[in-house]
Amino acid sequence: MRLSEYFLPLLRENPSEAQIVSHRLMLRAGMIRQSSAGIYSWLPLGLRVLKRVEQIVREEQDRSGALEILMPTIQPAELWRESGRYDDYGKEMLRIKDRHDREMLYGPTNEEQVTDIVRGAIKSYRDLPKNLYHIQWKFRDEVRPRFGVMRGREFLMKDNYSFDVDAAGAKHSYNKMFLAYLRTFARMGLKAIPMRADTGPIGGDLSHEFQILAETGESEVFCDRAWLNTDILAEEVDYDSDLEPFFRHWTSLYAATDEMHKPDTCPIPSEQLVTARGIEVGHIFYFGTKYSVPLGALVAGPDGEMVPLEMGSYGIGVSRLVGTLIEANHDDNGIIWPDSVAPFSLGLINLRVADARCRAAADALYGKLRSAGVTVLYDDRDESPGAKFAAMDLIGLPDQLILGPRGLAAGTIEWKHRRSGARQDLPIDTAVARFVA
Ligand code: 5CA
Repeated sequence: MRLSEYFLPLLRENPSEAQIVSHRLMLRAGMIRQSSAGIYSWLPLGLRVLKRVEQIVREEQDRSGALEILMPTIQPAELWRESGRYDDYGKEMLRIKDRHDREMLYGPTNEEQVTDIVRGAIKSYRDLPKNLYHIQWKFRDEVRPRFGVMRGREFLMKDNYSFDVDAAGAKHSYNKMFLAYLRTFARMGLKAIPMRADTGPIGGDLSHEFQILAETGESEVFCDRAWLNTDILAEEVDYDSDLEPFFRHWTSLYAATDEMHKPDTCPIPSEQLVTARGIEVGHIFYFGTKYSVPLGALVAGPDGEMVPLEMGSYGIGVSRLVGTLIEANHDDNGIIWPDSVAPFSLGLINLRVADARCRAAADALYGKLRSAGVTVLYDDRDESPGAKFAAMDLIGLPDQLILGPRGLAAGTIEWKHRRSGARQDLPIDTAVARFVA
């Protein structure tokens, strides 16, 4: 992409409304623009990151055997009356009426909607287990939307729902998602600690939140000091094997959210306990028959008797992850994207657009990189070198190639690694090979 043709409205000054670094940098780097409180438009650069995050989430869901669907954002109130949540959900739910005066709502989550789909379609235990997911916008009329996409009113969530014939099957489905979540966050270079959590308005009695430790986190969390030195790897595990040992291993170290942590009964000594702030990027729930009973979602079990479906639901804050990734990856000059989610893998800067030889060489390099499949953002604008360096550092692409008249005369181009700041002159002809490899 040529920057001269791109839409990247950078801000020079720090926007005064942004209180945390990710919000500031997303606005300054032209990733998002606010529409109204807690509601944002995603501009080209931000949308590329959102799509990459979404794709990692999707790949790990698919790997676990979950099936992608797409449910609507607008749901009928009747369904929520069946579960009893229409009244329980309170002011967070955006309620609307259509032209026939029928009550509708903008979905804050989809337990009722998905149970309605499954109750009409699955009649026998032979068609189970099933795990359905979608990646869809949600609306929650939060009392205090803040921190940009971190606590929005409209936000993108991956939510899925598992259906099993009995509790043992449902626990296996829960364990699968537990594993898929560890893999998902690890692929983004994030250390998400699974913590015992409260179930809130979703309900149920087994629940974990996946928390990224960060000073700007909204939740107070408690965990064993040993977590600080524990790497969570994207382990390869067979999803069809017994996942209980794996689950026990990753829940053996103490970790709990504010609502679940009780100082009097905490199993570890106080010197071993860390109190920190966390960003909740995912939350999984096992709630058994909480929705299947009131909605009448029954299947014939092995002995022919009708039994209510055993269910769990599992959420990942896809748009919140974009902010979280910036909280975890930035410096004074701007964002530093991990390779796995970077909007482009490489920034190419032509320092002297007015120089015909520089332009020809930079154009040629851009063409070669593109045809080799490298995603490149090419700064071909007529701007000062200082402005170009600052812009490239701000948007945080992992690598930069900087071409100027001096290097060109020597047949070299400067490579800069954004994260380490390392710089090196490379022969122009080997530069392409390096990024294709
Ligand atoms: N139905 C369940 C699981 S699918 C559910 O809704 N869980 S949740 O309420 O915990 O939300 C799932 C994830 O969405 C959270 O872990 C968080 O990462 C994200 N999320 C929740 N509220 C917001 C919000 N206001 N802004 C941005 N992300 C949010």
